Amino acid sequence: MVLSISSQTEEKISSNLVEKYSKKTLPFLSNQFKREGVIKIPEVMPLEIRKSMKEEALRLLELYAERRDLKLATTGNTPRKMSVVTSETIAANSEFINTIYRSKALLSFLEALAGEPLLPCPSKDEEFLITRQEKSGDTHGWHWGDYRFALIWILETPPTEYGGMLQCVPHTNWDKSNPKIHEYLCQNLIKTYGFVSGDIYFLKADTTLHRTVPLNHDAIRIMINMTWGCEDDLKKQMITNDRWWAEKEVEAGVYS
Ligand SMILES: O=C(O)CCC(=O)C(=O)O
Ligand SMILES: [Fe+2]
Repeated sequence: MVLSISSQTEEKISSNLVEKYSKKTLPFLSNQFKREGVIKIPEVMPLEIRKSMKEEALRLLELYAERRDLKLATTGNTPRKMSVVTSETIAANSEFINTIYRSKALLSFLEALAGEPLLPCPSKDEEFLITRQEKSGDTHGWHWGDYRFALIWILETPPTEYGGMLQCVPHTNWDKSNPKIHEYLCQNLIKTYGFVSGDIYFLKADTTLHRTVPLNHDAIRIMINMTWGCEDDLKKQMITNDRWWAEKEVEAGVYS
């Protein structure tokens, strides 16, 4: 029998997971995810797929990158400074990324870590995001996610000395009309996670306040975000337009 590309990929993902993560370690990882709101799981994908993902992101960036430079009112005017490829552009132009996003083996592994089902992202414009930070000062400022789960692939990152690390404050909630980010920062410990190229992390994005540390040099940091929702997310209504990643100018954006 000739296997299709996606069933070959599925087989690679599934056998890699069996090889890399024993049943015994899963409860410890799941516990860490619950405690910290984030967990590094680079081995969730075989190296070959991580390399292909980087090539795919570079291809899409070359064709479709759009620059964003703004502050966002719904997160207390924190900055967004980077180039992006939007969700719908990725979905329409990458069979490879769609295949990985729909992998049953990947989803059931993430569900075991999360302790609840992962549902396809409720908004087509938040399913995927590719970002490229490139200039000194580039950052994805403090924020929460609209939907619960994000798998973030660090496809390329400069050395930690240049910035680009992730900072997190778990067990916090987003009130878009009064985000109180400085208050949360004063009242909680911030944990910082450095990366190497090829890392992958799983984030509980709706209750983990997070940002990337601004680059202090011109340097390249590229990631792809895959987002899923949970049962509760199906009831969410997005009222204000703060979808800065999807459109060049949005109502909640401050552009100067
Ligand atoms: O670039 C990162 O590591 C964080 C990305 C992020 O927070 C997001 O895409 O919402
Ligand atoms: Fe985020």
